[in-house]
Amino acid sequence: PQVQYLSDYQPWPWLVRAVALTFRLAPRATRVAARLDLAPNPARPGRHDLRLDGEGLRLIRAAIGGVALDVTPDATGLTIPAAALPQGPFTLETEVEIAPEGNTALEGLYMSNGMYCTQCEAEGFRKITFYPDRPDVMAPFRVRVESGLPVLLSNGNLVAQGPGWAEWDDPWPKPAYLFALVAGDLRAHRGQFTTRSGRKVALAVWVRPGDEGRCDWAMESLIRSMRWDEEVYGREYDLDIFNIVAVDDFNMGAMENKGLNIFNSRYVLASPETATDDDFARIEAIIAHEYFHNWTGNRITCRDWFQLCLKEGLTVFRDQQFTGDMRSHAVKRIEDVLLLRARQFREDAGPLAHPVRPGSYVEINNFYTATVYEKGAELIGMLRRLVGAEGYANALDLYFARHDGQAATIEDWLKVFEDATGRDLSQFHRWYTQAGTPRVTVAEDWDGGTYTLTLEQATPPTPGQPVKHPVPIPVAVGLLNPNGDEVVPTTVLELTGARQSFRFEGLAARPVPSILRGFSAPVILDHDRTDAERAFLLAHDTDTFNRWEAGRALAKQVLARMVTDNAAPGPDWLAAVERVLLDETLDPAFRALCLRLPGEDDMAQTLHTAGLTPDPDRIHAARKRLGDRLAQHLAPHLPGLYEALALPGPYTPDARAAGARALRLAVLALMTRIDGGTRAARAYAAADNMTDQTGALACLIEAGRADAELAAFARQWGHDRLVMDKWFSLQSALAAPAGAAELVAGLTAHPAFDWKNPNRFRAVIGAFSGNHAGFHRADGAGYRLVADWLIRLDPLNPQTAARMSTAFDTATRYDADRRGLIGAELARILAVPGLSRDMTEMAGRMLA
Ligand code: DPP
Ligand code: ZN
Repeated sequence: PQVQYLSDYQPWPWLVRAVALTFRLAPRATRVAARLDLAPNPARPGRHDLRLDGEGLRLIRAAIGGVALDVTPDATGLTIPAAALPQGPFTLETEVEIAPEGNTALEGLYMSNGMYCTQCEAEGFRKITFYPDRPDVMAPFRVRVESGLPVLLSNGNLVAQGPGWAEWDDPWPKPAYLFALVAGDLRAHRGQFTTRSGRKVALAVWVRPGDEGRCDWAMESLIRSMRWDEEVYGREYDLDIFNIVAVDDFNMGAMENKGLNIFNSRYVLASPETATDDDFARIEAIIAHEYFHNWTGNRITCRDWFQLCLKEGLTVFRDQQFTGDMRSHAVKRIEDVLLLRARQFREDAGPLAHPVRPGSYVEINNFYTATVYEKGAELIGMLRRLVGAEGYANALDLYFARHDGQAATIEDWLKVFEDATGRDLSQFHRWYTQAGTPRVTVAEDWDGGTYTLTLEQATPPTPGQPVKHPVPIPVAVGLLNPNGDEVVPTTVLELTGARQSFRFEGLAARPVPSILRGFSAPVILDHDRTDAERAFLLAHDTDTFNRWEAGRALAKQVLARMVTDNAAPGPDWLAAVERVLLDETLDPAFRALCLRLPGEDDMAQTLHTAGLTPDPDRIHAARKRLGDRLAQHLAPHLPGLYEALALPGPYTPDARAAGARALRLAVLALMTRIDGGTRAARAYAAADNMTDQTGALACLIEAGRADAELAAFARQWGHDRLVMDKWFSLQSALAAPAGAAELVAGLTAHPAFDWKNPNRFRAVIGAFSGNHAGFHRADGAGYRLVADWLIRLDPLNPQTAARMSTAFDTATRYDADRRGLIGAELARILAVPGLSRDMTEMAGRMLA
């Protein structure tokens, strides 16, 4: 397969002055007529062939300046030789035919439940018409849609309509990946927003008939996002209309098309009865994320797909700030770090490691990764820490002023920070080009008055990058005295070399350091500490993140000893968790997080990082013993807490209520370890919202006595596709390891297992690959099951299949038998005739 390199970048030889598209929609034979006004690009002087991207298009006609061309497309596009082109500006017209009904890849124009919709990022537009399908070609689009369906939408403003047609005009030049079109029998949930300079924006959330009642939360979230971006970043919306459409069949979470965001319906639709607290929180965050892209992504876009983190890292960072402001910064930071470690550290530690800005790719869809998104966001957070909040605000103002309307690069981005703050960021640039998670080792020295912290950094080799250089690491540190009072408040140490010492003078007693407060850099901290020290920090640290982190590290330390030596959990951890649980001055959401045991995959990763070979069965058994021991220790408090945490009144999705429910469900899970599910069965029967219903159901599944409730759940919710996804995924994820593969095979035979729907596929196969001990069963049945399904899905939907193949990216952690079994499945996948480019690249990288 052909490799694309960042270093090969050249501008396209033409500018696209205007695009006019006409769609005559029909399921099997949609006609797309395109008129492109082209002019020579002064950045690429000389004579060039005109090369347009195009895949799977039946060319009906092509003409330049009204004169028909005799050209034949090849498999990836259309070339018009330089000799056939006029000098100076000209107009190219094409007409093609496509078949949206047969488009199972859900890329380009496709159909979902009788509605037409599009997904063009990254390279889907070339499946719609012949076009320079690259983000640095920006143009204003005018779109006419003809169809008998009642609702016809595209980007920008509605400029004219009649029976069976509508015309849309988007005045803002945009790359083709932001194009969108929707046609269907849809219902609108409407709202309104007035920007701070007085523009009235008509808002609508478009859904299938019957779903209108589940749009309030999405609309409220959108309005909050619009206001927040004005208040915090000074960014206003720039069209008279903003539409969101919910689609059931969607490869990703959502898409930020200009003025017409298209969403996976699971990130739009919510009601207390059908959506959990986590769903509500995710909807709010994703609505915000896509809205924020209007400035960071759309007004300023990426020069090429290597720069994907330019828009994604920044926009994730912005949505994280937003969620922190709406909810709790401390809780949000803990959740983000859990996700970063589970996905990004894992990616960095395996065969798929790549820089935040990759230097090459085969299929760009394979690079919508935790590294580009989540590590990309961490880099923005570090920049902000290094230059301060004011420097950051100035840099962002300069970024918007300087690059509005442009397709920019990471170099442009860093230059803005240098110009706005006067800092030299040449070393920081390495964070974008060097893969792998740095490890920072801590050594302490105390000589009666002076305390010295010595920090060392090293980044292990990653594929294609054997040698690593030091990166600048902001390490936020505070010092506590032995009574637990803070004697040195948070200071940011800048570790730029391989090894540096930092001295603190004039201390009366040897302090206890709190290091990497707020998780100030995406690194692994190696610091030998006793259980007692960690318990001390969990009790006394003034930094909420590090309080949690101390408890987490302590739990991992205890669990690691249980796995390796069968040790019993010591008293420090039990007593420390008990104190947190009973401390009513602490946010219940925070207490719930402190009660959560480290996950099995997380433990496997931790043991591997420590140089050990994780045994999934031992981890599973030890984690169960640890949970049981905790439940016994806390038993006297649990029933009282469970009652006290009950919320009066009807369900509300706010963070405070969600936190109380989370803690109450954590208590219920502990009680289930003691009573075998008696209380959980009662809680299930009494639940009046989906959070409590699935929370109790999860307890019962783990207790192995959920048959009646699973059957009742399916009867109650069989008609509801999003709720049934939960029914599938809970069973897949929580099935007892010994029989999980068989149970999941049974789920795939269920009549409601519509495997062509990405949400349903992820709910069963994706959730199973997160069932650590079940997936990694020693006989390889788990691996085989997942590989079989990936092979089946690949020809229909390569993008989703390739994404899910990352289940296999941890082979190097495990014993030789498991490594061999995983290697054999990857080889089997790679040997499939006609395997997609997406999957070929992924399996190849994992086998290398
Ligand atoms: N650009 C989308 C997002 O991250 C994904 N295609 O929001
Ligand atoms: Zn995004």
